Amino acid sequence: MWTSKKDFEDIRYETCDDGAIAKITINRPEVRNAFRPKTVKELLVALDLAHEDPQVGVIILTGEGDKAFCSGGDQKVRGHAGYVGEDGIPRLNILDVQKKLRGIPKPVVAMVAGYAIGGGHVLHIVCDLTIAAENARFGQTGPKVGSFDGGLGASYLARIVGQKKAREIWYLCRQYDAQQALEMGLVNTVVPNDQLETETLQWCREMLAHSPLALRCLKASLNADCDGQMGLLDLAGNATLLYYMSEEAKEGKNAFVEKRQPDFSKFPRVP
Ligand code: 1HA
Repeated sequence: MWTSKKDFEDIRYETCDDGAIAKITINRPEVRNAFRPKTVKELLVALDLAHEDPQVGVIILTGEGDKAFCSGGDQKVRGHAGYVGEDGIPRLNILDVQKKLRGIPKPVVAMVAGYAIGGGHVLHIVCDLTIAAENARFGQTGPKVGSFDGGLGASYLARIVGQKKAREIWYLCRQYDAQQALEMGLVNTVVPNDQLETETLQWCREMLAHSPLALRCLKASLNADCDGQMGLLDLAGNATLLYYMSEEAKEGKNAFVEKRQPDFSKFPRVP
């Protein structure tokens, strides 16, 4: 059912439904799908592919196997100032993936079996929706392993579960099962493990039946509430996109190209 669209080392990038659904799978099950700099670079390439491909309407982010969605940064390659890749340079480049997941103008669904922990937990937080298997377990570990994500991992988490719960999650570093996650609004639904992909695809197909521009504008609108001027940038970008498609905007461009004065008189000033 899935067709591989590009070969990677640490991830898989596949599509189904005639290319309408893209699935990005972190493929490092031996370390509970922890990410290293190479994984992150590949995730950015795959997200760009899904972004640029006009066939793709919805993106699934998941982890290989049923033990983990993602266990965060690979602690075995953590160096002095971040996670160290083949070039020897320490990086915290997963933050670029967080930005991309949030900014990409298509819904992203986290499909979570097993652990979504630490930086892996933040990845599901920034996805638009989360479908959890019954064995999913959620939590932050930062204060235990000498890290913290004070960006979206803190502030956006608090928007989802509230300030008290977000502080509990970060200060105590407990793990929460799928049912507890559902109760605190951290996930959208919980399904038996063997139905995880079927249910996720069902949610994707329901979204694919709807207006892509409406979904795109809604994502930008919901982001803008939290994202300040960068959120307004995306929201306003969509307004410009829609305006470019109008006869009124085309009159301005055509007049310039034809070296004449624009005539906007035929366009109504609607109340
Ligand atoms: O906070 C940030 C950032 C903040 C700002 C900017 C950028 C950031 C980037 C990253 C992060 C972080 O992600 S910090 C948090 C890092 N992650 C963790 O602290 C989770 C560590 N792992 C665990 O707590 C557990 O492994 C587990 C709950 C996910 C699974 O437990 P389980 O099922 O008992 O398996 P376990 O035996 O622990 O692990 C299986 C194998 O996977 C082990 O390897 P082995 O001993 O067989 O050689 C284990 O070492 C490895 N593994 C698991 N997680 C990681 C890992 N290896 C490296 N890094 C991991 N994160």
